[in-house]
Amino acid sequence: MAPRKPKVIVTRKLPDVVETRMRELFDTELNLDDTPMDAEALAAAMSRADVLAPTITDRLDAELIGRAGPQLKLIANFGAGVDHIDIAAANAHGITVTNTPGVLTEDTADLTMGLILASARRVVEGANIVQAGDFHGWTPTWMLGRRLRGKRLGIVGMGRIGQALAKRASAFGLAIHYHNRKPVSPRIAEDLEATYWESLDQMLARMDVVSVNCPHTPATYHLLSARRLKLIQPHAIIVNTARGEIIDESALAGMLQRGELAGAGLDVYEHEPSVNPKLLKLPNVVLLPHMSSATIEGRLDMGDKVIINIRTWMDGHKPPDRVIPSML
Ligand code: 8YV
Repeated sequence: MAPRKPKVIVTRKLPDVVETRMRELFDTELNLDDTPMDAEALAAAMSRADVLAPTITDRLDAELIGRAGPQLKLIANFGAGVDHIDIAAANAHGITVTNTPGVLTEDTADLTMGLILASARRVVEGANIVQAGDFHGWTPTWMLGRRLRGKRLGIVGMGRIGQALAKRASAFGLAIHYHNRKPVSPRIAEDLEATYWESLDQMLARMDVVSVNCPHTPATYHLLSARRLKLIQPHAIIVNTARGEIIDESALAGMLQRGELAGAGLDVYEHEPSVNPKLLKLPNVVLLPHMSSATIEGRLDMGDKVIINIRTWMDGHKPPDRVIPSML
């Protein structure tokens, strides 16, 4: 007799090929109309599933995890960031958590570079002028942005995405500086010609562009606090494609409004999907709807990772992308 297939509940609509493959391999329940699940729907899913495949839009806190049925053994997250899941609570309940690292790196770094360019060179502002029919001819002093070549980029968090951004930014002539819990290996630092700053405060005070690329953890919540934001020079721009919670969004909005910072490119927000209303009115910001990893190829790769993690677990092995609390 064939072994029983695990019951896998997927919380959001995934690409068709991923869903088809999951249906072939597992006893899969899909969310075809893509309605986000509320806490009760998630609790119901966790009382029946052997494996839950959630996304960033599902808040799996300790209370909810405490209500999971004893059969739930794996949370196979569709996404790299896991700040919406209480990993320690899951592990305490004997639930393994996996994510999809690596496959979003290049796409996220591309869009981060895009936001740096768009903010420094006023790309969205210019495009809006043309689309509104307000382009009445070239003038020598109009729509001036800031040159990137020769400026200093400070990367906060030099993991995979930070390093991929550093490669791109070097090609644009930016000097690479970074703050991280510890320095990268000498070989990587040499390749990237990157300068390590142990003190985030000191780095921030000297940069022309600041990019946030670290995960959101209790230690990085409001890492860019009102106090730290004030250290950044007024001509600088700040870009965030990591998590909104890492920056004090209200303090940032106030500073941008008062001209104490030149601009910002944001893909993520502190209270997503809400965006601070002050930001919405500013001309010197580029605001994107959490789309830095949104490519067709990336989503398929993420689906593959979710499937590999579930299959490995199903075969009785440790899934490759286990999230270990001490690594966060
Ligand atoms: C994903 C992300 O789109 O993977 C992450 O951590 O922030 C996003 O880019 C999202 O998580 C999908 O669940």
